[in-house]
Amino acid sequence: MTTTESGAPPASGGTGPADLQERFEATIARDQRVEPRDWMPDGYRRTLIRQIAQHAHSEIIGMQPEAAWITRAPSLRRKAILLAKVQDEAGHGLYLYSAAETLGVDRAELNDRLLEGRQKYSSIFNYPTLTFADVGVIGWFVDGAAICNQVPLCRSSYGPYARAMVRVCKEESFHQRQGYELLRTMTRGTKAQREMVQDAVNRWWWPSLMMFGPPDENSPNSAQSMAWKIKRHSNDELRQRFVDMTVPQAEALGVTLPDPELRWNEERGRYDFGTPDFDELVRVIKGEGPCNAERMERRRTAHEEGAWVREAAAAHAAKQASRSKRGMAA
Ligand code: FAQ
Repeated sequence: MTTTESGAPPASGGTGPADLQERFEATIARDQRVEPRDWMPDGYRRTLIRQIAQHAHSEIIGMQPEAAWITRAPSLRRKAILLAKVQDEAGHGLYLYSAAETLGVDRAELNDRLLEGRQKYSSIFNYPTLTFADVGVIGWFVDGAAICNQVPLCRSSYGPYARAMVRVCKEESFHQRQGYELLRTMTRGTKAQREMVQDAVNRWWWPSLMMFGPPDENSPNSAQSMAWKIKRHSNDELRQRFVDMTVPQAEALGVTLPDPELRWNEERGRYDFGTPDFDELVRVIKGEGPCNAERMERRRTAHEEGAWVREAAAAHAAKQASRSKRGMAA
């Protein structure tokens, strides 16, 4: 019996448009993976390119806020940790661009779309990192939110994306712990350090909740993405999971989350919490956040300054290819 790339038996042997659609739907219904060479609807491909590219851009732009502290980290140990963490984010960007390329789009084209403002990156990276406590809070909140969002993506229906997420999540989980450990050290330090942590928590809490996207009733992509099993849970469900996970951690650290409506709901078995300012989210996505212009400018400069590296790498690859061709001919 023939199988599809994902190992699923074809729903029928035909190759007409209806057969292909039927086979695709059967793969999704059986919770099996769609692989690059499988037929897929254009909308499914477009949605994946949009989400994976936005995700990749976020990892790369997301290097900037913390990288600003590498030269000012308070000890060699903290500097080494931060360097490694920021490098990990670059690696995540690379896995994700590679996953996007399996859908037939070129990485250089995706980069152009970002630089021309045709593709987005996560709103969270448009906020400034004012003190070293922000490095800890980014690890705790931002990587924590990334984990809540991305662990379910390990079961996403598109194979290369789901597999990339497995390693990304392991590393994000380590990042979250390093952030929490940094904050534990600071909260056990001086009064000034404790105040610095609380200030960073106050500034990053609401933007972190906004990372999960608009509320469900205002999320145009969710229904189709969930039907295709690209997304496994709604934006609000993941936001709730993040709150439920983070509140006990805040209590253990001895910091207050800046939400007067936050309280345990016995009936629901979950925390109730206030509504993030979604108008702010829209403004930040549109480019009007505190650091949007600075982040894009830095990205553009880094891309221009990296041109010689790309040229050198391409020349090296061409030389290697022609050598191995000559070797094969000999
Ligand atoms: N920021 O209909 P929905 C990280 C856009 S990685 C900007 O709900 P969807 C690692 C959305 O694209 C963080 N734009 O959309 C790290 C759509 O616009 P479009 C990134 C946002 O796709 C840690 C429109 O609004 N993670 O943190 C945002 O179903 C530390 C309508 O929204 C991912 O990308 C936002 N917050 O759900 C690195 C995870 N929210 O494209 C360094 C994968 C929404 O139609 C340091 N992505 N939009 O023009 C996802 O799970 C989804 O794409 C969502 C949005 C949940 C982000």
